Amino acid sequence: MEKLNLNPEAPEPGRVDRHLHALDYVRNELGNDEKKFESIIRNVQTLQVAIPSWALGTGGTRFGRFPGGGEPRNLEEKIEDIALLSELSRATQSISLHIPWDIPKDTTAIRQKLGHYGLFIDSVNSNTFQDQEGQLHSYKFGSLCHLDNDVRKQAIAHNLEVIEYGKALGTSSLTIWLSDGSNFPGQHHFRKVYEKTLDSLKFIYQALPEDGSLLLEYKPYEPNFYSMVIPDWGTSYTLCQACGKKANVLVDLGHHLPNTNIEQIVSRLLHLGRLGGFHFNGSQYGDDDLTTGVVKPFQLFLIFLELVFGKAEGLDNPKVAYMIDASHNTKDPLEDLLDSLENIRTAYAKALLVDREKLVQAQEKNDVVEAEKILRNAFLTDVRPLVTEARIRAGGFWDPLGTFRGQDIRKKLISIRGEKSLATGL
Ligand code: LRH
Ligand code: MN
Repeated sequence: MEKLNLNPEAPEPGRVDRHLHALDYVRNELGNDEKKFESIIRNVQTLQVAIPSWALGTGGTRFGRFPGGGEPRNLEEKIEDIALLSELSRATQSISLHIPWDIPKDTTAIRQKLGHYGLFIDSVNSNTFQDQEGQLHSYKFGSLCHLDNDVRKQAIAHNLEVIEYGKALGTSSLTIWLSDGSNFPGQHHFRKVYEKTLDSLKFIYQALPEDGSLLLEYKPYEPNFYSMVIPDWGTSYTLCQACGKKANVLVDLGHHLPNTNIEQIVSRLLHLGRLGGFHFNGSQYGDDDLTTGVVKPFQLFLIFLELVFGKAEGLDNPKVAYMIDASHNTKDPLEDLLDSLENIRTAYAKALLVDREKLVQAQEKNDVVEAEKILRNAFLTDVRPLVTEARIRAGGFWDPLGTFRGQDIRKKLISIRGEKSLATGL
């Protein structure tokens, strides 16, 4: 099966003039600093965000799931959908895989298909938060933290298997999120389950390839609602430190208690040299997995500001992995992912606008009004022309969402895959 072909599209009449006019406005906002103008466009072009293989179908909640039809029925069709997103947006070239939701039947064929579309696997995710058919030991009471040796051994073996799939598919990055935790006081001995988890992680860490990386994700609650073994960045950080320098903290934006200052956590992890990567998504309350930047665009801007300043201060090791982790209950999955890619690049472009010198001067004078104004001006600047220019220069479409709808992509996918096709994943 081949990816659907997109018909090239010329911009509608007057679109180019409007675009050039809008670019002039931004150039003017930058005091006609051509060097800065061009560097922002180049940086936005290089920002590539991985697409989660588990978010190409319609997600659901325990209350219901409303599939929209034409969902990818296997890994091959998921790769085709991501190739479509890449062709439209030029903002993604890679896929995060989840095992066993996306076990490749023929790794060579999958690598060829990825190569054919210029895509690659950026990380493989293990899954010890669900019991698989025929599994010997249940993860009901945990996996890597389990007090029963056999359960831990089974969970460790699964992660080693996932590392092998990664190697066969060309990635040496393993992402671990543990649902391990407790629902009631007294259920867990907090230190014991931490120690068991650390022991297990060390086994897995030893199995990583020489150039391997372990991304350790934290989450304050769900599916356990009294305690999680890895509830916050600090716990993930101490476990990573104890494992070794290949282990770094994965920040899922939805994995924070309300009103958490996530940009400060990002700044701290950059400072400590342990920021491994992101799972981008949007949330109003908890792990809502909504479109990135749709609810709190200013927070996303502040997070990218920490990344831009960190880089400017030489804090760019380890290389940060940018990935989306979302679930689409009411939006078309591909339209939602296009929105997230656009919002992520928009937040990055606004952060690149900020005059760091001016801000540092205001900070050193404790001129809090001036400091805040510098950020507000950048955030309120319409950078969409820069994001469009970055996409067009890379051969992307003028209006990815408009093209997706205008060329009836979803209808065509439904005609090929059917109304009832369901993708594996959340
Ligand atoms: C857990 C999580 C984790 C994935 C899963 C799909 O909430 O964010 O990253 O494994 O979602
Ligand atoms: Mn996540």
